Amino acid sequence: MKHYILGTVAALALAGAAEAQQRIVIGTTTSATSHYGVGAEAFIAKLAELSDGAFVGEQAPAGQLGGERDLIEGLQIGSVDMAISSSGPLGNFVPEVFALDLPFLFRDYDHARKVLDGEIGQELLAKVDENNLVGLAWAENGFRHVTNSQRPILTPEDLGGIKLRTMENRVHMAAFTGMGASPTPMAFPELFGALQQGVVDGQENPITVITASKFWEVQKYVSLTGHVYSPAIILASPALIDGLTEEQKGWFYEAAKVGVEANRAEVNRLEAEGVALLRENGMEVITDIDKAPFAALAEESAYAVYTDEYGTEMIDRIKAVE
Ligand code: EAX
Repeated sequence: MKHYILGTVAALALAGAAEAQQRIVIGTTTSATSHYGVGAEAFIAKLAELSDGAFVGEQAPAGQLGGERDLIEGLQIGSVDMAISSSGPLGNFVPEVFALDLPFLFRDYDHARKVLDGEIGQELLAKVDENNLVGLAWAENGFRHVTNSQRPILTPEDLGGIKLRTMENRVHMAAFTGMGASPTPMAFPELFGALQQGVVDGQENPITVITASKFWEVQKYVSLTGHVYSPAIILASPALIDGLTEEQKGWFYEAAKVGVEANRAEVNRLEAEGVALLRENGMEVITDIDKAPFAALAEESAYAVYTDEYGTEMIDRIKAVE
């Protein structure tokens, strides 16, 4: 009898706690231990701390909820709570962010982080928020490099005839058409299989993603072209955020900042250690690349995709950030 009562009391207490708790699922396309996974875990821990356990987060990594376009659509309709996504498909929803996808625009990581943490980053987050999404913070994917199964890429001519998977992003596709490759847009969760089966010869991604996805199993060559900086963004569903009190909203923004710090620290680590890891796993890494001819072709073909609509003002402002 005593046991029964105690059991009931415990069960009621648990039920009460469960009721007060809100579960938040964060979708990503990369592995749970990737640079996004590390960011997501830091976010989850900080949110739990700030809310005294009222919000319990968990990851849905590795494309469990679909590709990044699916995640964004899910956020808009409220079937996905949160996501950490590259900017890849975001321009299809918020065309102003194509400004960040222009090839050879950011000089280095410091430049990109300064732009995203400053006025321009805030302005673009506000544009995101105008499109039935909530942009909590800019995070990071990294500078992208070309990998392929055919040959070392040293010049744009070497890209000739390479069937290259790109993100579903018009700016990137135009850049690769200009540089001489045959761009094939594809969602990330299909990519490993497509490389394995030879549906495409190559792809381009930062060292973070190449290592997290073990692309060495299906790609021989990586050329450190650094042709474009790939921002990421911590997104939430308006359905989630609109249901929160102001105090709770503040916790989400604060936790997102902590997530970004952890995510960038992991990008830094992989930038420092990743090339050795790629080599250890049998990839031929081409480090010494003259970027000028790639930049000339990419800029000529890709910038118009953005400037035809929005002009050059934002580009000039980004370049001017020191
Ligand atoms: O955001 O699609 C891509 O190549 C992205 O870089 C990847 O999903 C991580």
